[in-house]
Amino acid sequence: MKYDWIILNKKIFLLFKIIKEVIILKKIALIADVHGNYTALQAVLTDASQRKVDDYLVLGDIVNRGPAPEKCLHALQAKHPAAWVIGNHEQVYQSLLQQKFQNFADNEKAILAIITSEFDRRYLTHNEFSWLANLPLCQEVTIEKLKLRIFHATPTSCRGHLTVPTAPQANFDELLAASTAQVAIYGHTHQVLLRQTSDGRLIINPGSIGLAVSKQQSLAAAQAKYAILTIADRQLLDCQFLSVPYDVDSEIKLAEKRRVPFARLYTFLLQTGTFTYTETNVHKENAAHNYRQTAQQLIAQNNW
Ligand SMILES: [Mn+2]
Repeated sequence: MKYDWIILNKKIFLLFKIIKEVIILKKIALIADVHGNYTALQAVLTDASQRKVDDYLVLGDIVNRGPAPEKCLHALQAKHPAAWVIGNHEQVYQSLLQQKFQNFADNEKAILAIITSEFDRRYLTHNEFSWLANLPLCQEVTIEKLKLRIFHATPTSCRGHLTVPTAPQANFDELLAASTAQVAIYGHTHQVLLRQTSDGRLIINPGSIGLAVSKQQSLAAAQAKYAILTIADRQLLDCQFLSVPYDVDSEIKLAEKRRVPFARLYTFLLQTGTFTYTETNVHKENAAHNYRQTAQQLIAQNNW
């Protein structure tokens, strides 16, 4: 009799555990800064499904610089993410569609943006290009009663340096100042971050999937960074930061095959985890390939 009672208790406990895992716990993958690197994204999506992720939040910069923007877009659309916000690279598409690029001849980074966006446009349909260009800046989602605020750099702008890891505390407090969300989630810096606002709410950056960088090179080279949140009943039970290795050589081969512009900078970044798209490097590439003139022609044609 006593023995049966123990077995019954064990069964109830197991049943409770199963119900909790199946129904109440939600695992959410944070996807940021894929930058057209489908090899890295594929490795992450495989890892995430092996870890039984329930949903996805997409934090922007899914396209641009890597060779396969359309594959990245399609793979993520197929996951039907709970939220998807615009990054500064998608915002460049918006500026191109709205004919906002003028007097850019002295701006090396603007030339880079035009050239790489035109590369993307060859692989994306007009509708896809325009869909990416019109994503929202900020989204708030509630998952298992926990409210999350999602954006690329800040809730009001998807560019700039306000949220670099070494930024002052006031900048991070600002991210949730006008919100009742308990967690802020962003990308853009390509660097992993976990910190708090002054009133104890959490700020999370999962790092970059396609172009991971770090001042500690060994922490970023040939790795795709993402994170998984585990949420249950208003609580963030866990935030797991993950580094997934992927086949960098085959990604570089694809970049060469598709003749991705600035391939040299792309390759070196993937191999070393060092940020390569500096003003000086971009200037050299622009001059070597006569990209200023090409960019001017593309703006004049206005065929996005
Ligand atoms: Mn980015």
